[in-house]
Amino acid sequence: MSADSSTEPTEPTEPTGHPERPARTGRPVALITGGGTGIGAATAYRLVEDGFDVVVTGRRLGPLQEVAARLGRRARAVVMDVADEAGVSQAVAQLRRCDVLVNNAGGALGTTTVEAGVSDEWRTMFDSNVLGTLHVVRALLPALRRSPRATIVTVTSIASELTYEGGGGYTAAKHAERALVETLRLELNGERVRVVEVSPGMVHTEAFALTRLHGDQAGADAVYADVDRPLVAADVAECIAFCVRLPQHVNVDRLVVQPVAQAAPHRLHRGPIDWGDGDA
Ligand code: 8X3
Repeated sequence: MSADSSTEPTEPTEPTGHPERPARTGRPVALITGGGTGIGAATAYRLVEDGFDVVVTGRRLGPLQEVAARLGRRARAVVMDVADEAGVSQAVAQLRRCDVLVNNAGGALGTTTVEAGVSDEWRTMFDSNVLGTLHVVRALLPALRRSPRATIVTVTSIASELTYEGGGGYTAAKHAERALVETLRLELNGERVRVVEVSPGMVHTEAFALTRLHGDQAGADAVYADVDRPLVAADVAECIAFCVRLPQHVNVDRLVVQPVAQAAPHRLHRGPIDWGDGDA
């Protein structure tokens, strides 16, 4: 799954922070879209531990500020809707340096069949997951090319490869996002820029299922009901950090990660698992 901000209400907000700060510290800089919540926020925390300064972007200032406040001088919050091409260009123009880009913004909306598909939901998912990734990659490639650690990590989903009933719009968008990533890797062959896809299965975050189900909390709770240890955002952040910290000549093309309880989107064990460690 990917971040959960793209389908939430937008608030009128302004960028915060100090554009010059990352360049002044000399630390590498990672920009993380959908960085205010879920996987994006966890990735920000994790990459700071690994020595990065982070720029967290998203549509809502409040969550971004919370992440930035927790990270202090290591972080900067920038309001940016990845679906807004001009807004992305404007926000990125403030950056003097970017070593790692984590395309995490996106998400799912709706669970209808293809026959009952809601065009606006499909459009929103394509705007955030596919065009959003395009906008940010295009805007940041010049800065990334200047970095010896240039890395683009895109958080897709197991839905970038598999399909399931009721997931048509999301799986189509994630398949397209994956195609973008694979095309980009081919096109950048011969340059040092790494192009990585991280494809999580079930990740229990506050907003993913809730957004997909239009705020139906009981329905969202049911998604994870009786699943013994679904992934959490920090698990995916660890996978991202692993791909990033490998030597620059090592490109993890695609990392697929699911909880032990899940073997496929439709093959999910509900019930206890004997972990053998006494705290299952
Ligand atoms: C989230 C995983 O299985 O809901 O991207 O598509 S799934």
